[in-house]
Amino acid sequence: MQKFEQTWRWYGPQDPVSLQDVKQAGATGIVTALHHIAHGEIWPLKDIEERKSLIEAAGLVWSVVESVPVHEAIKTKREDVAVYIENYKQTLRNLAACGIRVVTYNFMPVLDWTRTKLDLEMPNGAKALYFDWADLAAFDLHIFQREQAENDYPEQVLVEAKKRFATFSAEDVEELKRVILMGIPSEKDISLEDLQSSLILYKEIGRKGLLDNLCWFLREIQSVCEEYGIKMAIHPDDPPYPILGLPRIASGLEDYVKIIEGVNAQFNGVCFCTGSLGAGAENDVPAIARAVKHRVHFAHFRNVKKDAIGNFYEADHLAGDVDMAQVLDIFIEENQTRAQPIPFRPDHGHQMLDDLHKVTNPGYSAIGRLRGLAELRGLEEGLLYARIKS
Ligand code: DNO
Repeated sequence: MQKFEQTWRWYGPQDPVSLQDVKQAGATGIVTALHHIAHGEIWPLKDIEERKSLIEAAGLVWSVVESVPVHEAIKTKREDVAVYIENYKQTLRNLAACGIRVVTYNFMPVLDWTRTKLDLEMPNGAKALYFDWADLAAFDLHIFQREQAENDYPEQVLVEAKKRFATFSAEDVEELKRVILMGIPSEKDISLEDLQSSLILYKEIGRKGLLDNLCWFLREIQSVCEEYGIKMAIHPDDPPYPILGLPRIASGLEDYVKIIEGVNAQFNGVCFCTGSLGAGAENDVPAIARAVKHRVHFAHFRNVKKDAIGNFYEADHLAGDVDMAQVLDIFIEENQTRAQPIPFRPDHGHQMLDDLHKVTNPGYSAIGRLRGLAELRGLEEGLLYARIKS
């Protein structure tokens, strides 16, 4: 039976986790991006080739791009958008010329994934990424001071946010700001001013407008994707809720259906992130997997543990609220229908063991992900065995 392609996110030569580490972890595919190229610029063929040779020299393959960022000019369909569409298409052609055809992206306004703490200590001493609504509200109301922000939170969260903010030192404020506005490693963090001006823009665009812009973007790149066999995989919103007054359009099943049907062609697919989707109180992750499996071009397997308010921490890969066995089994079945299996990567991992004493990219230390990959690989083997036996 056909198995998943096991991949690993590598941030490039600057990544403290080396390609040799990846080989030792047992992954065969690399997921990376040219983070040194500014958003919206064309990825030169030469730079893609160079990165590809580095990966291949280590005996690995560049399987998936994560991400070719979609410039804000496209998300907001700014008047100078045509240049950015042309650049995006050229980047896709250059990638395809190097044989790289799965491209992850997201359509979250301004911010990519958002957490409020990067080092929540687990009972065993490992550290996890954490999202807390009261901390977000403390930032939103008391630091960012967004107008009418109070309407977006339940009373209980507002009270807790106020209480907490009153105890914050200047360093606590700086740290919370840093964590919330943090960008992808080696890309730039955003400023409060950027956030403020985006807020005004996105208010006008709204949810419906943002979805229209996404479908428009997909239609613009459709012919290039189809000509070159490129598969686009949209990452879900993380967390899967509107935050800081910004609209969200990829948070759950209904959204995914709208996106898939909005441009109903095979190139238009999803990056199925169990952790991002799993943080949504309403999201039945296995049910979403069943509904969209035919359009899953890439998967992130990770788990979360939520509390009653909706705060969540990133749990061990097999230990959170998402029934990972059920989700894997759905995709294992899907893999048997395909010429090429779905690539997945163990998404994030706890900072643990020796990594507690190293500086690594938040969520992307080696050992926690190695543990996740090993557990997921074992789970797949077990599920395959059960299928063969029955
Ligand atoms: C976080 C990642 C995201 C993801 C992008 C895809 O760890 O899953 O940053 O790469 O949203 O565009």
